[in-house]
This record gives sequence, structure tokens and C-alpha cells, in this order.
Amino acid sequence: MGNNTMPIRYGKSTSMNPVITSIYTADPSAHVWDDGRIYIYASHDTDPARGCDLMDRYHVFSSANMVDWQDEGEILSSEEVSWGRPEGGFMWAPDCAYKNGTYYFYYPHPSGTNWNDTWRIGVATSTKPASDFTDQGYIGGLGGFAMIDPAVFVDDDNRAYIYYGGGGVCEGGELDKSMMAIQGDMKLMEGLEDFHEAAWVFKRNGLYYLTYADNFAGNNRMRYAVSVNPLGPWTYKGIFLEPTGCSTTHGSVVEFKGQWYLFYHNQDISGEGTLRSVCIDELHFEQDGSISMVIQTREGVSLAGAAASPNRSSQAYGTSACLIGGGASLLTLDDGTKVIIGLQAPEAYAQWDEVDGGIGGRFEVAVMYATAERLAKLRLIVNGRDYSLVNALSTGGSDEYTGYTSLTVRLEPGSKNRIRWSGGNGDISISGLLIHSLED
Ligand code: FUB
Repeated sequence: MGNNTMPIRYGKSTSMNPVITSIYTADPSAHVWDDGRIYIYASHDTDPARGCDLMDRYHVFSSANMVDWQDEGEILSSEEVSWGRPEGGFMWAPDCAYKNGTYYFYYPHPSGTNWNDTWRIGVATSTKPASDFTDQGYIGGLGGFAMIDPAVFVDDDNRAYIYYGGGGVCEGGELDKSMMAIQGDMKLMEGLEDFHEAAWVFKRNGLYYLTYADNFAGNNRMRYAVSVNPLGPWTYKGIFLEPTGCSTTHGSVVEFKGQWYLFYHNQDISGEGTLRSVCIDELHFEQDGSISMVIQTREGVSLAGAAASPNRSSQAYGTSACLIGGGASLLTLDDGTKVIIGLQAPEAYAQWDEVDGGIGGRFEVAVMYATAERLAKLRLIVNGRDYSLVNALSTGGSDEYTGYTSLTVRLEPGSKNRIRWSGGNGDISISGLLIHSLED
């Protein structure tokens, strides 16, 4: 064990798309907060997929420059929602708002077994943007059949509005000072053409924009409408995102350091519509304020501001401190480095038993790997909790140990944390474990 740097994550000049590759994420709601960072509040498609019902937890991601994204870890799971569907699951497209020192996390979640009839909009709060959220219950008077996808817009005058809906119905209304109740009535958002779901509202040059997913068969697109009033009526303007290849589409539009962006998802990593991945591309406006068609790129977006420091210190655990089993074995490379191979079988594993969690808290747990496969996966188990599969994209060769994949989890205080990476999802070899502490 010792100090190390993590050069592999850094040095990219563009974000690449998808931008989040370690786990599957969808429905990104992006916000820039007072700390100068941009945050993505996303749904988390759990692997292996089981429709959208097994989406049972949320992760947040943040960046200072649009290229280097930090997994901030899990902020809420269906197990923590006392009023939620007894069977859990269905933590769909969320959003977050900030007002007077509190972050409000809004999420759609069914309250009954008959899930699609019993949607409610839950609210969890925290004084931090990406940790310590506690559920506060749901917003009274909202919900019912297919009523999903909350989006909250706080106007320049500090008045806050909530929009939501699905199955062709979009409603909006004003939140009261508590940010957890509706002031007055919700009303139908008039003037939208072919609304399906995924409402999002932003303001530019005094004009309000409402973006949403349409019903285009099998492959939704994103459309938008504008208004001089945050609750409409709206004037329909057109399509600005063509199909991404995924059966759903869902996005958010935000300005960061003078450039506008569209956050959306596709299924490029998995090829499956319920294992989606967040992407980012630039969004541009015409002279008259209309949105230009967004060009979906493989490169993603360029650095906005300084590159992240490659000098973050971390704890590195080599393969000598590792227990291996189930068919995994050690191989000594020409330069003397020992790596772990043979992780093809589900029983195969590499486990570190004495990982130092310091005083306890959030840690990015990473593994360095080589794989020639387009997509291999490792299962991450920390102190007995199964965090599901973590993706490892091809490094271009089975002896190219340049891969880095990670997930942010909570470690216990002290040096008895047990971290296990197990196989069974592709030919992948690993050269070590890294952990990096995040501020709580
Ligand atoms: O992620 C689950 C659902 O799929 C969202 O709530 C919809 O907007 C669609 O993206």
C-alpha cells in the first residue's frame, strides 16, 4: 500500500460519449451550483437489466470542466423510502433544486404494488449537493397513473415551479416556500405537440423553454416549446434531438461557463434499451432564439476551464495483498509486475481484506485492468454488499493495463474493509486496486 496517482483518468481533451461508462445511467438532470461545479442527477439502470423495474437507486456525478466526471456515489435507494412500493424498484427520472441552503432532490416512485397507477413525487433533502440526502415524504396532490419525471425550475425571482408527467400529459405548478408542497393548482401545460414524458424547463434571454420527449415510434425524439410565462401557454417550436438509437429519450439543457449543453442518454455501450448511458453534446441557439438541431458526437464536449489535477493522492493496493480464488491466478509480466488473470468464471475473484477506510465515508473504489473485449464487466462487492456489475471497456489488448473503472461507495472506519471484484463477465485481467477518499 502507498500513495499513488491516477493518471489514467486524466488527460482527455474531450469528454467522449457516453461520458459515464462504469455504470449505466439515464435521464440526466444537470445543474450548476454555487461551488462552480456541474452536477448530473441521473437514473441508474441496474445491470443485469429487468425492464425498468429494477432501477432502485440514484448516483450523482459532478465535474469542474465537463470532461472529468466524478461519481459522487449513491444518494438514495428505494429501501430508504418508507412510503414507497413495498417491492422497491422504479426509481425513475429525478431532478434537484437548490434554495436557501438546501438541496431538494425530486424523484418519481410508485407507492403501491400496482406501480404504474400509484406514482408519487418524493422529495429528499440535504445541505450538500451530492450526499447525505434524507427522504422527507412526497408532494401532496401530485401523482397517479404514469405521472413521472419531475423537473423543478427556480426562476430569477426565486419562485420555484415543478413540471412532470407521462403518457401524454404534462402538468406544471408553483411550489410553495417549503419546496415540498404545491401553491395553488397544477395546470395542464398547453401548446405542446406530441408530448410523451421527460419535461425540462430552462430560461434564456427572458424566454422560458420547455423540452420533452415525443412519441416517435420506438425511438423517441426531443422537442421543445417556448413561452414568456413559466407556466405557459407554450408555443411549439420543433424537434431538436433526433433518435439516439434508444427507445426512450430524456434530456436536460444547461449553461456552464458560457456554453449551452444538452445532457441525454443513449444505449451505445450495452445495445440494450434498459441499460442506458449519459451523453453530453453542445447545444446552440439561432439568432431568433430557436434551438439548432443537436449533433450527437462520439467525442463529446471539450474542456471547459482547467484540466483536473492528476495529482490526487490515493491508496494503491497491489496484487500481493490480494486473495484470489475460483480459478483466478497470478501472472508475472516481463517487467516483474504481478497481475490477476482468469476472471472469466463467475466464481473467480480478487479480494482485498484490509482496505483502510480512515474515519469512514465515501471512497471511489477503482480497479486497473486489461481486456481485449469490447465490454467486460466485474462485480463489485464491498463489505458483503453487492454493488452490481461495473463496466470495463476495451483497453485494446489483453496485455494493455490502461483500463480504469470505478464506483463510489461507503467504507467503514478502520482498516478492515473487504473489497471483492468477481468475474464471470468477459476475459479481463486486473493489476491492482485504488481507493480515493471523497469529502463528506
Ligand atoms: O428511466 C425510466 C424512464 O424512462 C424515465 O422516467 C423516462 O423519462 C424514460 O427515460
